[in-house]
Amino acid sequence: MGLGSNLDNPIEQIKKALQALKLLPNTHLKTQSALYRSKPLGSQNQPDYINAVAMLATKLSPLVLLEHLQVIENEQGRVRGAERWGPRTLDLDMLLYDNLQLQQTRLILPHPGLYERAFVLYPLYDCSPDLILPNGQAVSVLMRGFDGLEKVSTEP
Ligand code: A4P
Ligand code: MG
Repeated sequence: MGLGSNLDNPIEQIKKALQALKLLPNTHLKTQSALYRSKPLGSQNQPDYINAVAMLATKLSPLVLLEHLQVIENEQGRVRGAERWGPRTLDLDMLLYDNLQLQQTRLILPHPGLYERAFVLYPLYDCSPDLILPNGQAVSVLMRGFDGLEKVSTEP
């Protein structure tokens, strides 16, 4: 699961979303990454993003899980604006679901940005350093193609 926020105290938004993921039915939060700060992809006229990745074990189907993620986004004040890649209080993206590959309107797996976003690959590596992606590439190799990311201190 990829978590992202750049509005209304992003660090707190991500922490709160991690707590919400822990409470999902038939789901267990296995690992969570550090939090990372990065420049926005898309319009630069918006605040920096905080991103993290969490790995879940779940009995929920992909589409049911997606519905739950959208409820959490809405509960944390997500407003869907017209602007693509515009600012948001919380974005929950399903990055992977086992090795499933799906091309549906509502759900594309793996997430199309997975292979080309440092703010996804670095935290994913935290969670699973040996992970091989469905296209056969290792996360550890793929991430070397990107500059490092700033880790955020989450101590109070
Ligand atoms: N959808 C399809 N596949 C998935 C999936 N694997 N996970 C559909 C989640 N949703 C998926 O999503 C639009 C629709 O995509 C959903 O209704 C769902 O059915 P959305 O969250 O409403 O829209 P969005 O997030 O604005 O669109 P998009 O294109 O998914 O944006 P991204 O890829 O999430 O990018 N810069 C930094 N530094 N860090 C960021 O986290 N995030 C974005 C948003 C832009 N720039 C960023 C960051
Ligand atoms: Mg999204």
